[in-house]
Amino acid sequence: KVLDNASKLGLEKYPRQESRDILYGTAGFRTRAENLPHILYRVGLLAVLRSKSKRGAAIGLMITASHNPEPDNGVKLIDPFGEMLQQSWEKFATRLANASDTELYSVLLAIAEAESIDWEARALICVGQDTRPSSPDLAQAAITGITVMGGEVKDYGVVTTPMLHYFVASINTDGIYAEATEDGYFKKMTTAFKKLRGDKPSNGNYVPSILFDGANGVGALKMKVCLSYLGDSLQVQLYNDGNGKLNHLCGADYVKVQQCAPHGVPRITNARCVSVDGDADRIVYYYTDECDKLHLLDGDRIATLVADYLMELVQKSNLGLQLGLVQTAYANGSSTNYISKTLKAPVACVPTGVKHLHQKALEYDIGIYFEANGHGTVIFSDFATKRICCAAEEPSLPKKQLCAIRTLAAIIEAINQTVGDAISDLLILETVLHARGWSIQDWEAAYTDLPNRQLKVTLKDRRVIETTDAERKSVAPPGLQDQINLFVRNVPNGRAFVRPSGTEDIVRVYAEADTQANADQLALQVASAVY
Ligand code: NG1
Ligand code: ZN
Repeated sequence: KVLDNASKLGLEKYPRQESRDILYGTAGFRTRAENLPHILYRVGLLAVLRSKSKRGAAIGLMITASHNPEPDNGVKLIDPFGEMLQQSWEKFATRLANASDTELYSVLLAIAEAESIDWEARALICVGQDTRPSSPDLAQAAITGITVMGGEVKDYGVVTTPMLHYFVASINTDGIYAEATEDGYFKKMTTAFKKLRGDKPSNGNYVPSILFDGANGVGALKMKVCLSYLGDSLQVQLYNDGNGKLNHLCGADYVKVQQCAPHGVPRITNARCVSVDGDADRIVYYYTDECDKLHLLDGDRIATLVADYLMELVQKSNLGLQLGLVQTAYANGSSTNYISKTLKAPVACVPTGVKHLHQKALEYDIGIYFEANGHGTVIFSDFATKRICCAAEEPSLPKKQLCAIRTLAAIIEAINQTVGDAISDLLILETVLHARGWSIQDWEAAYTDLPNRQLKVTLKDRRVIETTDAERKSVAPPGLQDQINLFVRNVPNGRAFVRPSGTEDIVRVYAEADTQANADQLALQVASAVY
């Protein structure tokens, strides 16, 4: 009966508009906003089934297209512990989204049967949206879908993606997360941050002041809220705070991919600046030098800075914890080298997409994962969390050891372990720089990045490109990898790969080499081999 109502209402209010099929990819469904209303309605239906299949655990439904242009939008589901939707359900999502209006009923029924859905179970869906003009109507479509299926809605309105992940995890678990409200979230993070900072905001070359590029999105809004909790502990000048166009010539993706400073932020020589993306799950640091040259400190830099600091704490705390890092093929070769040769820490490479990084990071007591684009976090296993939190209550331990353990305990409170979180990451990074007494230039001095270039290539069907070895080698079309090998061999420190994007209808090319000119040329050569 419920399914019947749901399919009738769908036909009536949210009939399928697009004839082209859409895929639930690494970031859920993402396309032009005008093609999405029926998708949102259907994802609302699916969310209820997912929640019921998890015996009523809260499920998240986030409406965003992250760093993509303002006319785009998207939706993804969040599983009970704040993680990305389980892979087997991605297939259900794709099937449901692409069903014709008349097939809707039978596809819903098939999913419900395959998962032995208990219709008596309750369903709770937490809904969040970014600041795109199309988001409110899409949220309404999702809420209509949830409601017609008998699900309960908790509408969080405009939130960052990582906030919604946090709220979902917090509702479903007891323990490390704060109350599932904006106040709970900010209070917990900033209290830990202030504890870590102590009463002296300055230290050595570190000055407690940053310029913040909010990409004209929700990150700017929420940073403003965060500031009211931070008090004097950190000065943040907000730019691109919502008056301009979302992600246009600004934000973390623009700075990383275009390798230039965002518009709308004053050029203050050597000042520490950050850029977040449109839904505030990514962050990169940068500064411009005396010659107006941009120095980018991306996700790889963030991972190495945090790893260096945490490794020292792990050693001093003497709890026998294992720390490891996870990267993707986009990690700069210099960073991988630095991790294995200088830090001597284990480092794994996995395919693009946070779910892969997160899963791998779960294998360590303390797993640090960052994509080069600035999306990442630190996760502590249950074992590590228990050891740290118990030991932090042992006043008889030597002072230095106890201090390291308590610092780790505060980091657990300050970090959003569910997913990359620009604001939480910012607080952790500012903590590390403060503890080290470092300027952004001191941070940069750890190693020198290899010059690199990213390009997009449009193909009729991007799926003709198939890869292996964590996307670092192509296996189809035949001959492509041999050609890439030839080009790579011709440049010192050359490395290049190509892979189909999981979020856009394009193929991405990446190249790095000893000089920018060589990296640019290598990228062009590889791009031409793809056509
Ligand atoms: P695709 O489009 O699959 O390259 C992009 C990012 C990913 C990840 C997802 C989700 C790059 C090269 N790729 O994926 O790292 O963040 O978007 O937003 O930055
Ligand atoms: Zn994002």
